[in-house]
Amino acid sequence: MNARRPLDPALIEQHNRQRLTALQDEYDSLGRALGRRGIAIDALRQKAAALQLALPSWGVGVGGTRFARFPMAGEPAGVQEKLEDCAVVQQLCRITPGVSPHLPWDKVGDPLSLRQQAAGLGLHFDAVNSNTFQDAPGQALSYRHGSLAHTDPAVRRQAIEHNIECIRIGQALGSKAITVWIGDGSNFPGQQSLAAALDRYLDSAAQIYAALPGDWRMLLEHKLYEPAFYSTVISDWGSSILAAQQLGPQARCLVDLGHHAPSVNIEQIVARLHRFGKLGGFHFNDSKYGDDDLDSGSINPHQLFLVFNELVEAEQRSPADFDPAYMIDQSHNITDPVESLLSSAEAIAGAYVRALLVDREALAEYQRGNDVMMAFQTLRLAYNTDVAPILAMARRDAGGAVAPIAAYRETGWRARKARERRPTAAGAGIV
Ligand code: PSV
Ligand code: MN
Repeated sequence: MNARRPLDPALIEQHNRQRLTALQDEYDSLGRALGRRGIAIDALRQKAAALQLALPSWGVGVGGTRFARFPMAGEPAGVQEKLEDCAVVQQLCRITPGVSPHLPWDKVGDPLSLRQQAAGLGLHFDAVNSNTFQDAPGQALSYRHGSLAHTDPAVRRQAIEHNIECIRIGQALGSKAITVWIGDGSNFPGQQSLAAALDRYLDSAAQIYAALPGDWRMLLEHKLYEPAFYSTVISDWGSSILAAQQLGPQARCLVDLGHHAPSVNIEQIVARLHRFGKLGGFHFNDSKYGDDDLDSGSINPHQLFLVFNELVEAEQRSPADFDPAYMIDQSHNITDPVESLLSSAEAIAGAYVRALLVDREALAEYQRGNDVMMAFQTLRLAYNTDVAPILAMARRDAGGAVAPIAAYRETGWRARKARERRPTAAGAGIV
């Protein structure tokens, strides 16, 4: 289907024309420098173009904290408008064709017509996210004291059915995975049996797993704390992998970069999960203190690079079982979400391409010989290389913008939408 792009392609072409001479010069210069290191720049350009990230439907709306949300004129209100903004991001950066819906935040209505709308915009649906960490309006039983791990079998059944319903809607949308993150846990020592809560979770999760179509994945997302502050049922990658192993081959672990204790070595977790065939995917974001949901690469770009360094190594080691799902999971509270997503996509792609630059043979040799400094310098050299011209060329080849945020501003998209879209409510809440 020919996609009906939301932005005028002539504007993007004009934007690119003004920048092409400088970009070509920078690209050629980088190409010569990489050539001296035995690296073919055009191969990197192709790999950069092939990267695919999913956008969170909720990420194009303006987020908030538990204190407040400050709405922005022209922000999208419902899922149809959210798809439009996702299509804007995709049109400019060309590596975000997937949209991950969150149910029931997204009022899907007729899934087939929503799927058609997405396809018409050049998008497809990625993993569906269930939500049993809040009560939906009109819901029979409350999740105040948990959902899949609740002590009451009736609440557990309701949560299981919601997840199964998400799978059904996801099938109609063309998704191939469900991501399950629960808020279940406790705020006080003694509040719940840590062992029994996990048993209840495992039993509920097995019932969801049993409803999975054969070609689907169930992605288990762990999180250390919040909304529960003393214990969380699926708190860490250990609980996650044990649950995924017990559930079966279609269950995998999803790593949200903000869901770990400060200073945890996330790249090592990535390597471990892959080693045991359980690396399911990522929620990319960045953080300084906790689950801050800040823009990818804005706080710790080096960690992002180290995560991709493990991913590139994992793919080379065993390409057959390497296909993690990449998604951005951020809350844009004070920026235009489209700009934050463009900036994040660039940071993620940049970390990936830098990781591709690592001379793996040299690194293995230094590691074998215990040459600590040269092993480190091998990573350093890759990390210190500015790969921006490669990303810009890859985007331009695909019809995207050389400088996506500048191009976005030139189109005047948000000001136009501020005139067309109805205002959203203030409220508060994490997303
Ligand atoms: C929880 O903090 C989380 O990371 C899960 O992925 C949720 O579905 C998402 O955030 C919603 O914002
Ligand atoms: Mn997440």
